[in-house]
Amino acid sequence: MTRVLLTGAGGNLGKVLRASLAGEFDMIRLSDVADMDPAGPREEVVQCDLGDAEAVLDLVEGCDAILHFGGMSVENTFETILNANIRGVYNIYEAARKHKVGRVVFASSNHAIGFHERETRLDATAEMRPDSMYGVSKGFGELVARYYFDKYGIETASIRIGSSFEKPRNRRMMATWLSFRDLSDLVKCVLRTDRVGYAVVYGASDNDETWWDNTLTGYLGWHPKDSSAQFADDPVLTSEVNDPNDPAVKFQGGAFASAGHFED
Ligand code: 15L
Repeated sequence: MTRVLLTGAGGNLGKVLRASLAGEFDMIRLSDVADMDPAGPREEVVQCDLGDAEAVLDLVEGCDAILHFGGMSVENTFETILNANIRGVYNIYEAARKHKVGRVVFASSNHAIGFHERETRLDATAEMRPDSMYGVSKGFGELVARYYFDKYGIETASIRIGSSFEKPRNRRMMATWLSFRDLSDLVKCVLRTDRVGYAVVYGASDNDETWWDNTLTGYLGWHPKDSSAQFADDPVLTSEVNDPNDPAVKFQGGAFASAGHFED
């Protein structure tokens, strides 16, 4: 894996990966629709709208692997989701097929399964139960990835990312938190392993409270090193009072599950 494309490089997790992957490859091409910092050594910076098929075709040319972290990362209007996440993921896989890219890391989300209750332990075979149109778009992306593996052999690890922030922002994130270090390690494992096939991985650190089971993708060799337990005494978390019947508490997707439809 010597030439890698990172989409969404201007976003929160894109910036984390840009920093942690610096110097790992012969070249990393960084793309986003938004402005990015100028290219450093062995970096290329290309501004690109993922909904623009021709631009994405050019973007992917010459890359061995794609880290697809671009697109809308929360709920939005259908038009926005359609362009960034639905057309975007299709354009990425079509370009991967045409340019013979072998491997993709797809930044999916826990919101593809957010309507499962918190008492339910999920593994890679769990039924998709999206909690938002954003979650639907991530489920669509996973299916596109599955299809392009079955038909064209393009390997993908779809990472159902929990909550990847500096630290948990609420009680729910004690279960869903993914440290930046664990995220970066996971991406590196996927790029380095001999064979990925089609994999669904839950992106959470080694938290005490957990709803997800990665046993089926143990062959990737990823062992999260961090745990949200270190934040258990944070007053922001200890002062939170929750009603167990509140949909935001009942379902894994939290506020995404309890929120109404984005557009009236
Ligand atoms: C996501 O998919 C979002 O991108 C992020 O902003 C968080 O809301 C996260 O899920 C979460 O579930 O905490």
